[in-house]
Amino acid sequence: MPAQRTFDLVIAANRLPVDRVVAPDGTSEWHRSPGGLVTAMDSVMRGREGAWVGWAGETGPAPEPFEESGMWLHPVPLSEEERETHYEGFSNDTLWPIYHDVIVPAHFHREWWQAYERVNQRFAEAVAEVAAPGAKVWIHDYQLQLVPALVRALRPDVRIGWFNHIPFPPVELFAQLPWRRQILEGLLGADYLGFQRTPDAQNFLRACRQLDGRTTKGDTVATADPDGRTRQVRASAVPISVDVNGLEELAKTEAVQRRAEQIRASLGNPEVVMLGVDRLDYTKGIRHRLKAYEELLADGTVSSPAVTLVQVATPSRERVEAYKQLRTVIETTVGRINGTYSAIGAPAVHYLHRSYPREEMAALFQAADIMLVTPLRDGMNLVAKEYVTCRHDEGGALVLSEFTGAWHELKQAYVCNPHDIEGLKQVMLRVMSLDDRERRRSMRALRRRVGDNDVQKWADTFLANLEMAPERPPRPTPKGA
Ligand code: ADQ
Repeated sequence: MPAQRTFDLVIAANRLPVDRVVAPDGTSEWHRSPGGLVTAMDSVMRGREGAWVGWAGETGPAPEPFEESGMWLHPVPLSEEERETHYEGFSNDTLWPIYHDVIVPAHFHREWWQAYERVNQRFAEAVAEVAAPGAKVWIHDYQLQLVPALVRALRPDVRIGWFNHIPFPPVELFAQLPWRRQILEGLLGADYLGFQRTPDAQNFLRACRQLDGRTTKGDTVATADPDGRTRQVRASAVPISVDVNGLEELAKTEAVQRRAEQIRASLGNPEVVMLGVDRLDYTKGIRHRLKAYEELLADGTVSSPAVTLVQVATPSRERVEAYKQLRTVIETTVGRINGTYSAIGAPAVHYLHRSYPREEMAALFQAADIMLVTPLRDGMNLVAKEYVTCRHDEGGALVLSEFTGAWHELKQAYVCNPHDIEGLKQVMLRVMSLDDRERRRSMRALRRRVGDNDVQKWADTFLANLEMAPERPPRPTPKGA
C-alpha cells in the first residue's frame, strides 16, 4: 500500500470544491462546484500545495483520494441517513436558522446532534491522517464546529484555525441550542477563530463568558487542554472578499462585454435593469425585494418593461422543508407579478432558477444598472463585492442591506433595511433618479474599498493570525517508530 501523503496546509470544509458530473456515456468528471466558500478558497489555493478534506456530495462509500488542479482532495463519506441528519438536519435546519436570527424556526432533534458529532469525528480523523507534522489546519464553517477540539485530541502538534462564513448569533439566540456548551468547547480546540465581522467575534466571546463560565481578555478566551496546560484562543474579524484581479480581468474581456450588451438587448434594452443574484434562501430577502418592486409597479411609480427585474435564484437545499416552501412563495409571487404587469415578450421579472458559469455572471453584473442585495441576515455576501469588482466602467449602483457583513465595509453603497418595504421602494426610486456623477462617485469609492481588501489578503491575514498562535508542543513519536 502506498504511504499516506501528508501536507503542511490542510483545508477542511463540508464539501469538496468539486462535483462529480456523469456524462451520458457513463463516464464521469469532476467540475468545480458553485458557492461562496469554494469561490473564495479556489483562488487562495492556487499556487499553494495543500489537501482539502470534504464530502464529495454523493452518499455511500467515498471515492479514493485524488489530485485535481494541483490540490489533494480527500473525500469523507456520508451515508444517506447522515446527509439527512447531519447536513440537512442539524447543519441546515438547526444551526443555520439559529445563526441567522431565527428567520424561520429552528428544529432540535437529538438524533441530528448525534449524527453531527459522528460526522465531525470522521472529518477530524481524515484531517489527522493527511496533516504533516506541525501542519496548519484551516477548518471552515458551521457544519464542522466540533472538529477543532477533535483534531487537537488526535494531533496536538498541528495549528488549528476555524473560519465562520456565516454570522455568529447573539448569546440570547445561541443559548437556545441544547448543545451550546459542546459547540463552544469544540471551537475552543482551535488556536485561532476567524469571523466575518467584529460583532460576530464579540458574540462568540460573550457566549463563552455567559454560557461556559470562561474568562475573556480583549479578543482572547482562556481554555485548558486535557494535559492541564492553559491556552489563549483568539477570536477576531477577518472579512472575506473576492478574487479582485481575476474577476476584473474576466469582466474586461471582450466576450463578457459583448455578452452584457446581448443580455440588455434580449431584455429589450430597458431604461433600468435591476438584478438580484442569490442562492434561493430565506435569509437573502428575495421575497422583500419582489414585494417592493411589485408595489412600485402597482402604484404606477415605475412601469415594466422600462424597469425590468432579473432575479437569479440558485437552487439550494431543496430537500429541506423551509426551502421548499420558500421556492413556492417566490415562484408564486413571480408568476403573479408577471401575470399582472408583463407584456407579451417582455416579462416584468426574469426569473432564472439555475447555476451559471463565471463569465455569464460577470456579464449579468455588467448589464445591471442596479444590483439589489437585500438579505435579512448574511455573514458577508460575496455577490455585492463581485458586482462592484465587475463594474470597471464605474457604472451601476449597489443597493445593500444593512444586515449583511458587506455593509460594514461598503458604507458608500445605497443602504436599505429590507424589512422596511416602503424604505426599500424609496431607495430603489432614489437610485433610479440619481445623476450619473453621483452614482459614479459611490461606485468609485466602493471599488477602492473592495480593491484594498481582496480574497488573497483575507487568506494571508487569516493564516498570519494562525501563525501567531502560541507555539505547539512537538508531535509525539508514533508508536513503533
Ligand atoms: P452564500 O450564502 O452562498 O455564502 P454569497 O456570499 O453571496 O452567499 O456567495 C454566493 C456565491 O455563489 C457567489 O460567488 C455568487 O457569484 C455565486 N452564485 C450565486 N448564484 C449563482 C448562480 N446562479 N450561478 C453561479 N454562481 C452563483 C456563504 C455565506 C455568505 C458569505 C460566503 C463566503 O452565507 O454570507 O459571504 O459564504 O464566506
